[in-house]
Amino acid sequence: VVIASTTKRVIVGLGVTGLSVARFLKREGKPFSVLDTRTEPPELAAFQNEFPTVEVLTGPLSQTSSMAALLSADELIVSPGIALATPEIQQALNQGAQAIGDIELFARYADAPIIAITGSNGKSTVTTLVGEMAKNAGLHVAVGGNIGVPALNLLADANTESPDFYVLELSSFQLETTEKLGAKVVTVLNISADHMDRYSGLPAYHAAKMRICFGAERVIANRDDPLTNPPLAEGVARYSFGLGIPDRHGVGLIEQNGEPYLAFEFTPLMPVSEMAMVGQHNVANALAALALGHAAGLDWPPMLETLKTFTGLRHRCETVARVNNTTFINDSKATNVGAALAAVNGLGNLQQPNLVVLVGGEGKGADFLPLVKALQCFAKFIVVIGGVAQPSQAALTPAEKSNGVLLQTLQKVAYPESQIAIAHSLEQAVCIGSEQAQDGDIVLLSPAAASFGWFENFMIRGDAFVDAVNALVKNNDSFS
Ligand code: UMA
Ligand code: ADP
Repeated sequence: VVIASTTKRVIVGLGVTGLSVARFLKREGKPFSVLDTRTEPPELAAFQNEFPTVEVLTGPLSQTSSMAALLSADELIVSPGIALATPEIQQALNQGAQAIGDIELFARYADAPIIAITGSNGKSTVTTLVGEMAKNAGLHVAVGGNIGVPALNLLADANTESPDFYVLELSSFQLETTEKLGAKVVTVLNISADHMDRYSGLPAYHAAKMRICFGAERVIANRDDPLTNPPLAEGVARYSFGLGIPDRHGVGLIEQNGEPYLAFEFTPLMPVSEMAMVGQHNVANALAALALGHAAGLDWPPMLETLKTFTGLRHRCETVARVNNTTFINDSKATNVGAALAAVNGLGNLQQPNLVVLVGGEGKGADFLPLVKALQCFAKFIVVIGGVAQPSQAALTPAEKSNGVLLQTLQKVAYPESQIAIAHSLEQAVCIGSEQAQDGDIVLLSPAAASFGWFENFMIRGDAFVDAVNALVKNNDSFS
């Protein structure tokens, strides 16, 4: 007797995640329907091409057809961009539906050990590093998650071989809808406020991040950030990383021959100066990757070789050009205060302010005060990007609102108004930045905010910065 599956599944969201879920369910022979609040979800065309007979309900969830689908569902597979707190989703949950996400589905079906990485900053850098280290060790790894490739797309099918490891970058949004990841090795790299427009506060965001530890075999904490240290069940092995002297099962820094070395317990491994990445935050990232690799069973030599050649990812403190002895740095991926703070503290000169900082955009409800205090020490000039509303304007965009808060915070610490400019485009911001910079200064794009408003994503914003700098270089060449 064949019992037909009667579970009613609804995929909520048709971005890359929603499409990956649809393909996965199809492979598993499980029927589903699809909703998206956008009138033209990004993967609609690709979906319709592959699933011509499946209807996609687009537009507000409150409309009758979408609401009916939600209220009759047994399982909602919710994309990370949609908050579980959305009233229509809450209504469905109250009617008895279960909400899960793509990572929960992935965890149920993954056929190789998972190394999982979350945290407020450094996730993509550490995820990529661990992937490269494992490849250097001769292993077959599949890298994905929040870094761009939906995790379900990594699962082996009949035609592909299972990898030795899955390496996943996970966001707090993805972890919210994950019941039990059951990874071999996990870490929360650091915790600082981000996405405060979606959480009631830091405790709720922190709790979401900590879900990465559910079912984990080995957990790595950051000794420099107590919020990364979870309470663990007996039998879960604990490792650590941090910029101080290592402890048992820990990696850290040891002084040897007058210079700092990356080290494991009491053993120096390699001078920090041999790393290809620069910046103290990247030393922390390198240590985290070493700890993850070690806990996963990798040998030190291939991991250390990787650190000698890996120069870092694009849009993260990336040096673009030097013009008239001014250095232009693209840190467009600094989409929160913690990331921008790391760049400003790392590149600022304590003796004399040396930074012209391009900052602003959609701040996601952040408190800018910690960054503004650092800017007071290190920034000789600030260019606000992303839009500031005119007094006559009635409806403000999120970026305009957020930049208003940023300006107020600068006012609060009495940052001189004569050292602030408001740019109307990124090109103009780069020109102002270059005019304000003097010999040896740095023009730094580190927005502390998401790009929305002016740009579709941080990569397009970073590319626009690079283009504007290159135009400046060209102009400069034609005059010299
Ligand atoms: N959206 C709607 N209505 C919907 C569904 C989504 O308006 O019905 C909006 C969301 O609010 C969001 C956007 O559409 O602004 C994208 O949401 P999505 O859930 O469809 O996202 P995907 O395109 O599937 O991409 C997601 C991750 N995006 C988010 O979490 C917002 C990608 O991370 C990730 O690479 C991808 O899955 C694969 O796993 C991006 C990201 O910005 C890079 N992540 C945040 C971050 O890093 O800070 C968490
Ligand atoms: P994520 O994937 O968590 O956003 P990335 O590696 O893409 O992390 O880096 C994002 C931003 O955070 C960049 O601006 C980068 O310079 C900064 N950053 C990277 N690592 C750290 C760290 N360990 N602490 C603070 N900021 C960091």
